[in-house]
Amino acid sequence: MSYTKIDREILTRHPGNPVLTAEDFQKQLGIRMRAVYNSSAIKVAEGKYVMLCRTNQLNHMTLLWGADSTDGLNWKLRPEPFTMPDTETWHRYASTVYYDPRITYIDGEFLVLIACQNTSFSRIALFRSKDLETLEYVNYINAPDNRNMVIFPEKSADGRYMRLERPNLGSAGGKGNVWFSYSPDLIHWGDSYESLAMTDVWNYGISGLGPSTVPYRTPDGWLILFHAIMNNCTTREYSVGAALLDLEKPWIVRHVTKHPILFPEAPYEMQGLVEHVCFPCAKIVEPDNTVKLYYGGADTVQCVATGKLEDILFACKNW
Ligand code: BMA
Repeated sequence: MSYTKIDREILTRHPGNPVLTAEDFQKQLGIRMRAVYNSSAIKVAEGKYVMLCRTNQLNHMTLLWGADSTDGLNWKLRPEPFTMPDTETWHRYASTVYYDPRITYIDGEFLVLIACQNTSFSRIALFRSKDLETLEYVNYINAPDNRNMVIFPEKSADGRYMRLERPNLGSAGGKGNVWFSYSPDLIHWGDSYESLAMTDVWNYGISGLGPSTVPYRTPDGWLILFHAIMNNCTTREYSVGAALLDLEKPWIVRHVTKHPILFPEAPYEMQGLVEHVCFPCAKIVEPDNTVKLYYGGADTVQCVATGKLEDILFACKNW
């Protein structure tokens, strides 16, 4: 029987992991927090990185907290969290928590997507920002029940925005496959196509998956990293896979890793508020093709893993 011989690590955990924890809030700001994880980071200029952190207060209500860095590894927390909207619709759909931000830079502005949860379902809220110092609330841009959305950093050849998202389907046990859509204005979305499916990733994503990091253009296709879920008797394991999408028709999966490129192994991924979780929300590709992957460990701490772009592409094609 043929099998894939896995003979290399694709990503290496940063030796300083976790790079941000609840204790950092205590040390830097004198504030008691429960957790910081599933945060997104983006490089805004040479030597200037911004992270939008998902934080849990002691009651597990969330705050979105900014942090700044000169190397993408060591983070200084800002003094205050972001001020969130005070509108009726924001409160109606973000009444329990808002979480798992994703940041896209396109056409001179940052687009920030945030999953918002009420007691029944989740939707994605869109914010725009010129500088990631303040966020301007636009609106929710999908119908429930839906989360895990990323917007491409380029428009299509005919000038439309492009996104991937993961509707939650009751028929798929509350999860579902990834879908692709176009939009002329970020508000109206359609011309949709089914993309990466749970069945594409064998056992490690058989219980669900979702697009997790903003697509990155390579000559071989749009590189996406996704989270993949596998339920078993005692755990629900979240790991990280990679795929290459067609450059012309970005819903078509050209290659996908049939094995995860990162899975929970370190103590800070195995133990925490939710055990056995590596949940990515962003990647940064540096000029030398080093990839920094930002992921949450066990829904408790913020971690970084690094690797080479060519190794991730190798895994897409060969694993
Ligand atoms: C998912 C999301 C993530 C979380 C993961 C593991 O459904 O809620 O934010 O990290 O579950 O609990």
